[in-house]
Order: sequence, then C-alpha cells, then structure tokens
Amino acid sequence: PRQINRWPSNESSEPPTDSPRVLITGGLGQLGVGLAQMLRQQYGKENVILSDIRRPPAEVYNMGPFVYADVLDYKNLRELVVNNRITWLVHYSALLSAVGEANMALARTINITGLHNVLDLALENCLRLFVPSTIGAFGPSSPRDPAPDLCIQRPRTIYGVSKVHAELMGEYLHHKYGLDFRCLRYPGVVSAHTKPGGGTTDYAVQIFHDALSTGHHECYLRSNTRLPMMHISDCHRATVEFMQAPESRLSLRTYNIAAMSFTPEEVAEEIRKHLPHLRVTYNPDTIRQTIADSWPVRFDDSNARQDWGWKPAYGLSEMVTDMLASIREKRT
Ligand code: AKB
Repeated sequence: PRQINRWPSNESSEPPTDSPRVLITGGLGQLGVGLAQMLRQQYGKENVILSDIRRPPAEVYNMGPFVYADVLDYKNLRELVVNNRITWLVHYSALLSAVGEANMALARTINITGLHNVLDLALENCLRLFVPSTIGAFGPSSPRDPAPDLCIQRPRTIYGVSKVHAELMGEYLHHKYGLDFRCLRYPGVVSAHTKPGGGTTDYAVQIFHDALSTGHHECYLRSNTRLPMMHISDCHRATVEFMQAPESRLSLRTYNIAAMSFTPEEVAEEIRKHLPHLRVTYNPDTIRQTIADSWPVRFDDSNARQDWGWKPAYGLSEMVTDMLASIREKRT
C-alpha cells in the first residue's frame, strides 16, 4: 500500500455524512448516472462528481460535474480526490460476468488492480468507500435458495473471484486499519434508461425493449432460470441509505440486498398482462447459462433489513409496470 492513515476510533472523526463530497468511478455504466442524480438531490449538484474513461453524452455534462478518471492511474485518482476534497468514493468501475469470461486478463486488471488502487486511495485519504459486490460472488457450492450473507463462496467466473477478493480485502483493511469499507451484493439490476454491459442478467432489461419494439425476445437463458433481481431505483436507494448508515449500525461490512426473484418465463408472463402479444423464444448460450446456474436463485437479506432498515419498494408487478411506462415515455 501507499500511505495508510488510520482512523481515530471516536465517532466524531468519521468522514462527515451530512455533507459528503462524492466521487463515482465507472460512472457511465448502468448505475452511475442515476446514483449521482439521487446523491445530488440530497447533497447538491457540485458535491457529486461522476467519472469515467469515456466521453459522456451532452446531457450528462449538463447534469453536474464530470471528470476523466482511469482507475488504473493512481496519480490521476489521487489528484482528483485531493483537489476536490473527496470524502466518499463509490467504485463502480468493473467488467461484468459474461464480458469478463471473454476478456479474463482485462477483467483481472480492471476489477482487481483497479480495486487495489481505490483501496489504497481510501486508506490514504480516510475515505468512506463503497464497492458493489453481486450474486456472482457465489458459486455452485454455495447455498442457493436462499444464499445467506456468510457462507461458502467459490465462484467460477473471474468477475465473481474479483468480487470475493474485493469483499475480503475491504473487510481485512476495515479490521486492520479501520477503513470505512461498505459493500452491498447487488442482484441483477433492471433499468429503463441505462443499459447493462456484458452481464448474465442483461436479458431482464432487453426483454422490455424487445416487447415494446418487435414484440419478440430471444432469451439466452432457459425459461426456468431463476435469479435475484432489483429495480434500479431500489438499488440506488439501498446504496445511499447504506452509505448514510452510522458505523455503529453495521454488524457486517458486506450485505446481501434483495427485492424479487424471477425466471424469464415469469417476467414474460407479467409483461403479457400489458402486452399480450409478446413472444419469447429460448436459445440458451452455454457461457451465460452455466454462469446463471451457478448463482443463487434467492438472496437472504435479513441482516440488511435488521441492521440499517433495508426494504425494497418494487416487486415484480410494480417493476414491470414502471419499466414499460418509462421506456414508452422515452420513445415518445
Ligand atoms: C451480471 O450479470 O454480471 C451482473 C451481476 C448480477 O452482477 N448484472
């Protein structure tokens, strides 16, 4: 590690929760822009900086501060944190499960070397650090229905391995040096306005676009493949509430969060209540089907509910109604 600044143990020296200055890495993926919007509503536009290595569309520039940041460039990250007086870091930069299997070396570099950089940066600057984990951090030997917070984790993807590594490194640095590390295991996230990139749960977004355009979705998973899923606004709210939770409320540093679990067949049936002509065909692809078969079908999130009051707002029917309305609205 570079420099380690240990937190004094009295609560008053925690990074301020009421007026944080936030940096989000990987901000142009599925989750960054929406999280920035939610944080900006609470803490002010100028206090939340979105970053990525790509050039954002004009509307993102107009929403609030955006900067270039490469998670592999430690000096660049350090400069951003120091110059902008950052106190919270949300580390969204990562390659997802399916694309990671196709680019193992790149996934290892981004997901593991990039993580080491932000861990060092957080230690050096006493940051509150959020790193998302995933249902993909479990594997075929994990309990699958439901998967509890603490159990066997032997994932079979580089994505999963990198996420278990993130969970363990963050927790180690928390226990050894007091790093304020916070990690939520996200289910598949379903969003209308942002596309996921290269995940195994992506069909659950694409099916809505197909339902409203051609009326036909070809699914790369079997019809009965059940996976935990969540509406994006629940995912953002969980993240903000978890970041705001006082340290004294956290009995863990890595929590499962859950909202619903469904199969392609079940979500299609729910969409048909609005669009009866939706046709779904199934053409399972070996890589993604194998990955999905190794993941939990349900998450046990009772610790998150108990410790810091997690409660999802969207079930399957609310999520389907909202997705169809939001995509329709955008198309008109
Ligand atoms: C993926 O499918 O890779 C992600 C995830 C569940 O972490 N959406």
